[in-house]
Amino acid sequence: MNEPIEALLAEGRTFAPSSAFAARALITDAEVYADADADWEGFWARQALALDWFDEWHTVLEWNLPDAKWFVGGKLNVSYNCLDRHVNAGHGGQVAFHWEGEPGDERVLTYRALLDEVSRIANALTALGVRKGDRVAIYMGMVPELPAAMLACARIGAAHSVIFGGFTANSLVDRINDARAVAVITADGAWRRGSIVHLKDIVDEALGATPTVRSTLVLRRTGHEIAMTEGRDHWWHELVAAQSPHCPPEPMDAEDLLFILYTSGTTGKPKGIMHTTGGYLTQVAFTHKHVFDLHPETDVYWCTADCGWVTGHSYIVYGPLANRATSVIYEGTPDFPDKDRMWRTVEKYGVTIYYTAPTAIRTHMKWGDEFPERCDLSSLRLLGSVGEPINPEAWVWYWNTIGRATCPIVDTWWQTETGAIMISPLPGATVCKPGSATFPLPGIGADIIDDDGRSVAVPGGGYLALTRPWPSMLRGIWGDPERYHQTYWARFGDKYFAGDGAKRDAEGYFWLLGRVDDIMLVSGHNISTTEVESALVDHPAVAEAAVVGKADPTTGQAIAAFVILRAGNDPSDVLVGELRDHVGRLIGPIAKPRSILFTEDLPKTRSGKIMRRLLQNVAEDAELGDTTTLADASVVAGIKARYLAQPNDD
Ligand code: 6R9
Repeated sequence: MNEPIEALLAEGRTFAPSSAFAARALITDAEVYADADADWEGFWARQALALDWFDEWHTVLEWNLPDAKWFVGGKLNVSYNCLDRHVNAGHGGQVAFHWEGEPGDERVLTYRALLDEVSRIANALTALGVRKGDRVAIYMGMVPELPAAMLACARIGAAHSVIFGGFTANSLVDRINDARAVAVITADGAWRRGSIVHLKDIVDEALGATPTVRSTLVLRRTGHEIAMTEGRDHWWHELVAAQSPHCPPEPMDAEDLLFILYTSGTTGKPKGIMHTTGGYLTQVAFTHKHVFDLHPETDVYWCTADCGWVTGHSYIVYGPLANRATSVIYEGTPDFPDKDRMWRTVEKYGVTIYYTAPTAIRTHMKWGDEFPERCDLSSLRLLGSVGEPINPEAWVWYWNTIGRATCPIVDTWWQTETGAIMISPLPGATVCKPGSATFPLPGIGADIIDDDGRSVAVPGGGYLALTRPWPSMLRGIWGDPERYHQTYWARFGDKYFAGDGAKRDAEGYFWLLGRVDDIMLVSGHNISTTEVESALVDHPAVAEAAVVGKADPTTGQAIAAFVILRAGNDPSDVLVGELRDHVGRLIGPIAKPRSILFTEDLPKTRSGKIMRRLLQNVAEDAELGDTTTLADASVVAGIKARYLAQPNDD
């Protein structure tokens, strides 16, 4: 059934939605773009009406650049929109979450059960003295109590700050103190690749340096022995279980703070990105419904992110629940107990919509086709990608091996700061090209501009900018309005600078080229790391690649490549030559990497983004600098040792 890879990767090859997909799709008519453009504020106001408001807004948008207020005067509660209204409409018995623990334990939470649990947690927080406007830190593994804790905060009007369960005590201290959090919700531990992550011990270490925290709420998950501090620490199974399952939702102003989420970035102090209530929920609900073409009666949706990242906030918790989705949540790693865990889980729950990251897709490519081929993936009807540019080779592998050439792929570009998806196909209406996120969604204004902020003619490349406010935009950086202005609005005055490079092809498709800090300058040519990496991964032996520009006295920068091979291929000098020629053929001789190092692993942040800065330091034999945001700090030391042991190729 599947076409050969070469045909799928052929220049100019496009992928239109199949007639079977389009026949059921929520949006099939591209007119929606023009309709939205004609009156984009009116368009968003119509989307906001899909939510339940206690009081309707009087003004759709107040825009005093860079400060936006959406749905001014409106009152609503996010947890009410995600839970009560579905239960009240008779859907209390529908499954909200199929949860799968890493050791193999399972739980099913219906909307009714989730509402009861959220209400109890909300009452427990109130009993601990948490009040509307307070901040609560959440530091847990991927258990259903994590989304429930987020919703409980939203129910009483406290803002949450979810801190990824892989961060250290130091990172916790910084984030808790910056937000002045009054309570921490955590667990004894979390399961990860068969071992326990000792969450509570890490919290104990952090709380010595966090004067604002008065209490903790501790879930028993792993069941090992932990220390509990009298008066400060409270067991979930005692305090939450004792509460009433009724808790009236607090009516919140549309612009009240819903959460703070810290983005690590590659340098500098983490930024506390602020999101508010009405605009955020409007856009996450709209995008979740239409980008994933959600049919709540029949779909089983699975976003494999962690709730510690914005993808988990918007597309595990708020978007899906606002739309009454039935979702899968999985606690652990994709290779436990074996490398088919994700596909077994798709088969087990009949997952229809699967949303993951390119780094995960490339990891599955590297492991080989035997793992997905063991499993029945025929329930899948739509695939999604987020987090990085997806190179065409990975796109085509996803299409063929996971989607069996029948599932549209939505490549969704957005950021912690944008809150919700901004550039993406609409799967029933958009003709896709592998590697392109296609077009800005209806209502969104995006452009590609040059150094002077002028729109770049099509086809052409430059900086990605957002040209209009959007409902789920960040409302600033917690405690640092000046940094907010400087980081996003100072460079081009009236446009939001996303920090990404992008180009548009002759048909106006957007191609994301990675962070602009990742553009290399080789002999006066701008070459994006994404393009060279994509050319390397296009070679059948390559699973994943990272390239950096290394300072070079003659060419300005020289390209250093780090390559992970697919199972069954061995490093050799012949292969190095082949890969260099391959890149030369696809992009041009100027883009041939000067050096290629084969490696087993790449330094990545915990959300899976390659830290090119560290590889650049390796290539330039410089100090490595801050490695605290790395998922596995030993990786970079290993690469450095091997890089320095290479024969000198200059
Ligand atoms: C949602 C998320 C944001 C940065 C963003 C860009 C990169 C995300 C992408 C993509 C190309 C996509 N990015 N999605 N690049 N195509 N579909 O990842 O948020 O962690 O804040 O990262 O990720 O560089 O600027 P966040």
